[in-house]
Parts: sequence; structure tokens; C-alpha cells
Amino acid sequence: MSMQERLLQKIEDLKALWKQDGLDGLVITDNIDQFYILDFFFYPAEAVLLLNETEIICFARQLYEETLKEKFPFMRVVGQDKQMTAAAVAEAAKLGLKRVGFDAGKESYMSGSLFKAAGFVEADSYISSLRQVKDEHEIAVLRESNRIAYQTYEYIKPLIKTGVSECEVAAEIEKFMRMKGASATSFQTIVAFGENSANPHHSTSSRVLKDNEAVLLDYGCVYGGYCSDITRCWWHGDNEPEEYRKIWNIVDKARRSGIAAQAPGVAAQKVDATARAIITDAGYGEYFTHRLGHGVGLDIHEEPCNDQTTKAILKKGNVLTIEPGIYLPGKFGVRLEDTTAVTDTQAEILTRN
Ligand SMILES: [Mn+2]
Repeated sequence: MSMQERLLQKIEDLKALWKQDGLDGLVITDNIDQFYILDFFFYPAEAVLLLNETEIICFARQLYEETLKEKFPFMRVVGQDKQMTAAAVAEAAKLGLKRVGFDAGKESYMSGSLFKAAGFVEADSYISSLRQVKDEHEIAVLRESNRIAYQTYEYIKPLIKTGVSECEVAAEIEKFMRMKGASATSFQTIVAFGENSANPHHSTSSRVLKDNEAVLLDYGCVYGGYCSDITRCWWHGDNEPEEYRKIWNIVDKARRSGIAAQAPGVAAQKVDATARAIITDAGYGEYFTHRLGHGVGLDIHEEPCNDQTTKAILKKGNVLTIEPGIYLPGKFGVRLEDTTAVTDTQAEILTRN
């Protein structure tokens, strides 16, 4: 499928959703949703899309006008440096659109109020729903993004030696991913040594690695717009405490069982429960303080999630992390994370070579 065919297919899928709700158009202001539709990256608040039955209209900063006209000959491009939301509202009135939807879950209070005052309709997050199921092209990009993350682990592990600081390691990780074609990190790189590994969202610091300490790395990159996410842990030194080895093995078993539990038709809640039971049965339930995993795509955290309260039923094309952990405050923590894609029958690990 060509880029244009994919784009037009997405718009058809979107139309089906808004028509079901009796709308005759849709306004898209979220820059990641805009990327999903156009495969073109705007920074936040640089563009507003207005879609109706027959037209795609893009109000975008003037600097994009020529590029957009060239890339999207079927789109009406309006160079507009200010008041893009107001321009979209005026255009909708001019076109005689009666019920234009906006994503009530994503709009800021200010633009949402403006849309409401203009008679636009609070709609569901249609694009978020579509984004939950990745197509073949998206899976291929996610596979590459996560392969880069995995290769980074293979590269960095032998370089982590006594005396290196968390910041230095984070810098090396990020440089390697950039050299492999990543455009950014998918979140702030976490490098945690010793007791810092017991904090699930430790802020990478200048702390230096000593002999016989825990190491935890949690990071990912953005490649082709899509995020990767991986966590790896090990003991640095020859005197690995028995308890560290024990919890590492429990977490690894939970990771593997969580991955194996995923399949189309399975409740995501059950995936969390399956992995969590292993940690709870081993006596560490109270030290697993977060959900098992989250969806990943254009955003690092998106639906569906593997957690204890979700109603989500897994579908082919969902991409989720499996990241059980055990954290012993003041001592060390272990989290092992893979990003996976739900296939026809099971789940494929993407964080691999
Ligand atoms: Mn994660």
C-alpha cells in the first residue's frame, strides 16, 4: 500500500466512526493524532485539520505551506500563523457543516470551549481507538524501533563498569540510538545503580557505580514516529546476593508468563493477573507497585494497558509492554520489560534482534 493509500484508508476508517455518531465532520488538533493520519510531524499547536465527507483541510503554519502542498496534493492547505482554531470554526460555518466533532478527551479547556461555543460536538477519541490496533506497516516500524532499543542493550552492557556514572551511561545509550536512526528518546532514559534501582521511576543522576551493585536500565527511542520501551537489570560484580538472584528469577518468570498469556480475545486484566500471581505467590506481591504494562505506539503510554482494572480485550495488532518488577526499598529493585505485539494466535516479542 502506498503512503497515500494508507492515509486515505485511515480517513475512511475515521469517517465510518464519526458518521456512526451522526457527525458531518471532524477537527483534529492533537499533533500525534495528526501524525497518525498524515505521517507528517507537526510540533504541538502548529496545525489544525478539518475533515468532512469530501475534503481534508489543513490550517498550518506558513512555513509548512509549500512542503504540504507538494506532499499532499489532495489536501487543501491554508497557511495560517495565528488563530488556527478560529479559522477552522469559520471554515466549517462557510461549508455549512452542522455537526463537527472534536476530541473532548484531548482538547485543552480553551480550544474545547471555543469549539463548543461554535456548536461543535464533543466526540469520542476516534483516533485513539484506531491507534490501538496497529497495521502491518506500523508493526514493522515498531519492530525496528524496538530492535534498536535491544541492540542498544547489547552495546551498552559491556561498557558499564565500576566508576561510570548514571548520566554517562544514559548519554551513551541515547547517542547509540541516535546513530541507529532514532529521532529522540521515547521518554527520559532511566539508569539506576544500587538502591536507586528500587525506585521504579528513578531520575538518572551523577551517582557512580560501585562494585557489587544492582544495575537497572529503562529506556526507548522514537523511530519513524513510533516508540520503543525496554528494561534490563543485572548484578554488577561477583558477589551477587542470593536475594537478588531470587527476585530476578521470579520477575523473569512473571515476564515470560505475562507474554505467554497474551493472545487475541484474552482480557488484558487477565494478563496482568497471570504475571502478578507469580510474584504474589512468591511472597513479593506488595513490592510489585505498578501495572504490568501499557500500550505503546506513537505515544509511549497509550491504550490498551495490561492492568488490574482494564476492560480491554486484546486484539491482533495491539502493542503492549510486559514489565513486572519487585522493588526492595533501600536495597535494590528488578524490573524486566519487553515490548510485544499481539499476533493471530499469541504475542511476538519486539525487543530483540
Ligand atoms: Mn514501559
